[in-house]
Amino acid sequence: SSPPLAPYKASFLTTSLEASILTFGSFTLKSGRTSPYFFNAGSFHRADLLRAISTAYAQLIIENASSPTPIEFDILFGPAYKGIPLATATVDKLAELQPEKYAQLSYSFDRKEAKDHGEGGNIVGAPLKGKRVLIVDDVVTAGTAKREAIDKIRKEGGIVVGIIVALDRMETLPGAEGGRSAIGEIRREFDLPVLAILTMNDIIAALSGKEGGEEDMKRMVEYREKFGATD
Ligand code: OMP
Repeated sequence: SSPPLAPYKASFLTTSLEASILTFGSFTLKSGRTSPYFFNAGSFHRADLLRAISTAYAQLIIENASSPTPIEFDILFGPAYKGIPLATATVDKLAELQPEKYAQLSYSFDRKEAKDHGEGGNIVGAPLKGKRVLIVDDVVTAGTAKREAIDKIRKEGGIVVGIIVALDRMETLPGAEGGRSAIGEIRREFDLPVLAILTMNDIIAALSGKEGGEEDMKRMVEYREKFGATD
């Protein structure tokens, strides 16, 4: 069995369930897979929920800062659109929790379409050139969205130093050999740390202790047997 979740992770999971951000049923994913659960980060639009998710990202960053391999960064980057409020709120939360370290932290994000007038450019917020950039995003399934963000940041001269997400679904890359995970592929290919507040395994573990959660858990375990990564 897995070790108990850190209190900030458990609290984030409880909030996600209570607010129906994490839901169970039948959902078609971007990859085409039919999933028994879905995590909708777009639903953190209420002030208390936005604070819950920015607090959890900030705690993940603070926890990592005292690890043997801390990620050093200058800018939090939130890929458009869903990443934008996440990165912005997390910068604010970090400055509130650790002002001595993060009072002058910056955020930035990309435009979906390049602007050809005014200040122009593809980036809004802090310029990326020569800066260490930590990507903040919602969910990793196949990792396609993260690859696009890495490319964009590098084109602007930024140095991508890591990725943090709310949920690692721990799925195999569609078409990948040997059950390798999407996150594992990004780690290897780009040599980048990828951190998640929660994983699919955390959700399954939480359901096993929840009254009435047996059916959802059974379907998630079946899904994990089919699409779960081995690394
Ligand atoms: P990848 O680019 O394949 O990693 O897909 C991640 C994206 O899928 C997220 O940014 C979401 O738009 C969406 N998604 C969720 O938001 N929640 C989920 O639980 C699953 C997905 C998904 O479609 O895989």
